[in-house]
Amino acid sequence: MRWSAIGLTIFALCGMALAENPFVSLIPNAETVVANDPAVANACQVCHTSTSGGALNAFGTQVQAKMVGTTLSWREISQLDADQDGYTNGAELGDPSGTWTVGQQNPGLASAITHPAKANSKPSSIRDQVSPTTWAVIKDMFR
Ligand code: HEC
Ligand SMILES: [Ca+2]
Repeated sequence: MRWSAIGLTIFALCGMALAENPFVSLIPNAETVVANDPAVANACQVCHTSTSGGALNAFGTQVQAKMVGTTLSWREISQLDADQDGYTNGAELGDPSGTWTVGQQNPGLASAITHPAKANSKPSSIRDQVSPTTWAVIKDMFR
């Protein structure tokens, strides 16, 4: 009984945390950017210049332009290059082809995820953008 009450409380708190970040779930790997970039304190900074919202960065501005109500065409956003570093937003966030949809697991290789609004944050090579499972699929094709 006690444990189920604790479980329910944790469940409710997790639900609240997710519910207050509606924008964060519109793109893949927002939390991965936070994990990979020491200068990024929370997921809001993937689109905003501050940790609490407000002004949008270059990526956030592209997101804003592609919002229709509360939904976003990730496929369209993925093909743009907000920071003009030569890597599309999709390539930086682990989904170059833009096939990810809201609610799916994060695509790509976590360690290769970079910030779509920072020109000095970009994948170091095309190899880094391909996940180990994709390499296995490619190898299989030549067996
Ligand atoms: C995927 C990009 C993205 C992320 C991540 C994001 N936002 Fe936003 N946010 C936007 C956009 C785009 C707008 C402007 C929406 C509009 O113009 O209707 C916005 C608007 C806002 C606003 C103004 C609200 C309003 O109705 O004018 C606040 C406050 C805000 N965001 C806070 C946050 C906070 C806090 C976080 C982190 C928990 C966050 N945002 C994460 C893209 C994002
Ligand atoms: Ca880029």
